[in-house]
Amino acid sequence: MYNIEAIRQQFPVLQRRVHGKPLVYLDSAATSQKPLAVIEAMDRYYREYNANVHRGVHTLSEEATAAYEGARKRIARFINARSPRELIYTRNATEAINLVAATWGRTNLTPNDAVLITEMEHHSNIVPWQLLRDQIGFELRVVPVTDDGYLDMEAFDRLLDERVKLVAVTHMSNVLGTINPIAEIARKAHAVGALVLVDGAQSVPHMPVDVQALDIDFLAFSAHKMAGPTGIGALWARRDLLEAMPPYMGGGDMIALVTLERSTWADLPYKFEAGTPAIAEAVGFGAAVDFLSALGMENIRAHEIEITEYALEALSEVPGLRLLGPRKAADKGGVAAFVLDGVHPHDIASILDAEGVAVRAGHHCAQPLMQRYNVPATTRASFYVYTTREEIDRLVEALHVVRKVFA
Ligand code: 7TS
Repeated sequence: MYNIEAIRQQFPVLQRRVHGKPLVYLDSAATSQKPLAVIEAMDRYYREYNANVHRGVHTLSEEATAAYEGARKRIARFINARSPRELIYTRNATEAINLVAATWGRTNLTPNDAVLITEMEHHSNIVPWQLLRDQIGFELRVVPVTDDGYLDMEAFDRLLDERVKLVAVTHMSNVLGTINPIAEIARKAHAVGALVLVDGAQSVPHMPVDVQALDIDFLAFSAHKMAGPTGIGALWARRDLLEAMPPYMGGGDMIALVTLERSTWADLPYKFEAGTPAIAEAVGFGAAVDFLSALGMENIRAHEIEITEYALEALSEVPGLRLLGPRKAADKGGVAAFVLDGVHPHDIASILDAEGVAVRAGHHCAQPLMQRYNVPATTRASFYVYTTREEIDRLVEALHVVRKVFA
């Protein structure tokens, strides 16, 4: 049984009021709220066993190392990695993608190659490839999206040939919500010898993601969108790829032996983790994964489909409102981006805030997508484990206030 009230009790911030009204937090795609289990796990680390990891033989350092590595094991299991060695801690999904571009990309791509991205990528899966393209001179190809917000798979088939060495694609769009057919994309990419990098920043928090079942090569995600803290994320990659990739940053913890002439690298995953890591954040990340696992990712997905269906239905009845992206809740994550005739998204968001409703307005770090749909910006409501139908009703009521103000 999915007990939404019991779940909401776990999130202290959901009890607060904004402008005198109970908070309706509909901005989880930007960052999710954090449950007590995560807040308390991080607090306990600082109160009881704060120490640096992998260094001291003293008790606190051993406890900190055990917690840091224990979290890695649970996060690796959460995405069904073959081994925790394949799980590299990064600052966030953005850093995970940049790591792949700077290490795998820089050593493997040549001017004769192509990298295939899509029109629905977040800037973090566009700009690193443009930067690398400008250094190496490979071709950057883009799969277009259809008018109703799906990847154009016929165009994908046309654009995918033997020159493509990497397909870098989001699993779930942060604006349209579209869930892309990753297993099919991976099968086709591998058939021409290309690798597949999946931006899982939006999918890993909201649905079961199994790197072996999808048969992908790289997966990037962030803890802060999945009930965990900011400042930590992960790159998962196939072990043989990680073994062959050069290090990203140099420094302490990532070496085996250093002389003043040269150095050799530590085993995985430490080769990619230079310097003192985000230890409290790793502890919080592990607690977040435990929290989500206890709820069950299938249950979370089912809850979000139900809420999204309810929201799409309710929003489509608001006069002058136009939704972007798929209209079938089962095809998308818990996201509803829309424009309202004659009202700028920032004005909408300001009035909603005065009503206690938190949404995001802007380009959502997906400017090419705004250009594609010929809108300067959109307003986006996004949902998570704690979102209720009553909150969707509050959103719709607040939108009627907006319409009155601008009538
Ligand atoms: N990829 C996708 C699909 C995203 O939605 C985001 C963040 C990122 C990558 C980058 O994640 P980060 O943790 O490295 O910043 N998306 C959003 C958003 O939609 N609103 O704020 C951040």
